[in-house]
Amino acid sequence: VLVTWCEAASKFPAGFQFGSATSAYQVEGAWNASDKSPSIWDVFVHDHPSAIADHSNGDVACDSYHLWKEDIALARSLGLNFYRFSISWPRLLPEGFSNKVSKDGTTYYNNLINGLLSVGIEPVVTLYHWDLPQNLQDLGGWTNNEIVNWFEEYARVAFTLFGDRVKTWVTINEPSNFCGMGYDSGLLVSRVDVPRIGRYLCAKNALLSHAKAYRLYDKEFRDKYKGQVGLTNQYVWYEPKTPGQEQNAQLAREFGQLYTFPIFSDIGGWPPNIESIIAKNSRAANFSRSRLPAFTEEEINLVKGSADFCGVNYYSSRLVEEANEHILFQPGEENKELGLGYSYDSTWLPRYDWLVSYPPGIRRVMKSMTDRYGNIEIKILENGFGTSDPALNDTMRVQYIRDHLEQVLLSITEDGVNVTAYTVWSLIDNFEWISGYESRFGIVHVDYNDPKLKRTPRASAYYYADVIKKREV
Ligand code: GBH
Repeated sequence: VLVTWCEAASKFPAGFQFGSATSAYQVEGAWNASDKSPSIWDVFVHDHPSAIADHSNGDVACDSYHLWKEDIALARSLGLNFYRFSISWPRLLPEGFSNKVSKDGTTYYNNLINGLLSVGIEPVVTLYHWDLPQNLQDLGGWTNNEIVNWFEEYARVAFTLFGDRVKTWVTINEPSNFCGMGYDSGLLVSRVDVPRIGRYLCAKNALLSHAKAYRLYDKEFRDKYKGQVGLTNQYVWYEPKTPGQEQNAQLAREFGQLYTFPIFSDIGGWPPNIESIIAKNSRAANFSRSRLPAFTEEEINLVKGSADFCGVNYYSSRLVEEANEHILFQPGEENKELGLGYSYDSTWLPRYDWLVSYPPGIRRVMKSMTDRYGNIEIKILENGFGTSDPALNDTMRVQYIRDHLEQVLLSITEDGVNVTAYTVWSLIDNFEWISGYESRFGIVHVDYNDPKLKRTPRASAYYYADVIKKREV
């Protein structure tokens, strides 16, 4: 009996899904094919090549726009249950608005979706993975609250065209990152640099846009298509640096719930203590109102409950202590708003740049949200390891994935967390934003010197395929 129980506990439950992911700008290339219009990333990398580590861009990337059959073949050879990719908004809607739907854009995504389904792989589709049509950015992008309507219309087109076959929709990828780095620090596109204002306008509009798309699906598509709609965010787990810093770690985690609490809490709206801290900081700086725009009662109710699952992108953890000038500075408003400093433990390995491996963090993130919001369905939509080492024998990546899968299994067996999916970022090496092609996340290697951009599975791909087959770590 004991043996059976141990075996059962080391296996992922039936129904648990394994996948891998990419995003449009990072892999597609074909930046100006057919009637596609430029996204903010196209414009950014062309205007500021030196902002990218290797001065590269996504003009060609992995050329998945043409090589999608190869990507599907790879996904199939690994036995993936699902493949998460994103739609390029300006490829589908060249004018940004729903007035004009691209025929070639539609064909491309139909090919990809149908190709995946024909080999038994479920498409998991993200609507927004950071490549906004430039013309919408010219109108203020995510800081203009009209984007709520623009996004709803875009979602309507996507649901209408692909909803019969796509059953899992991710509205928005990591608003914490593109709002923070895009509209606040000027580090990522849109290069908007309005510290401590832009990110919060974006935050509210991103939540409202997500919620509008969710309600639209509910109203017009759910009955016939019976799919799921959610949002995914990056969660960093914060541990106190010393026992005395528990409260500060708690505060950092709470800031990380900015996009989660409004959707999953009973009361809705911004996390109350974060809302009051930002209000207080705003008053202290002589603003007449909080830099964090308030929700109306109607908006609170629109957002509250607007997700069928909670998407979790988890990579790394940090140690937290009260800020002082000697503390390692992590980009992010958290520091300035909360007065906290971040570091990591030297034993957290493997480590590459910002990505420090702390596997228990993924379990704690999920447990803390389950404790707080109840038995919500969690899908891990990104987890993976990047390094500049292109080697095929990627032992560090194997270790990273194994260590994290182990914790995911413990979340299920020990914590009773309702986690139903795990996704490796990424299926193939790709354009890693400001790190260009220097930082490789693929379980499959891409040879950028080969005009055919040859894809070769790494040791981690074989390892992951084996996990999927045996359904155990
Ligand atoms: C995710 O972002 C993204 O969804 C995905 O597109 C990306 O390829 C993947 O993870 C790997 O990064 O200024 O030091 O923070 C995760 C968060 C945001 C972390 C951008 C790295 C830039 C470097 N990433 N950030 S830093």
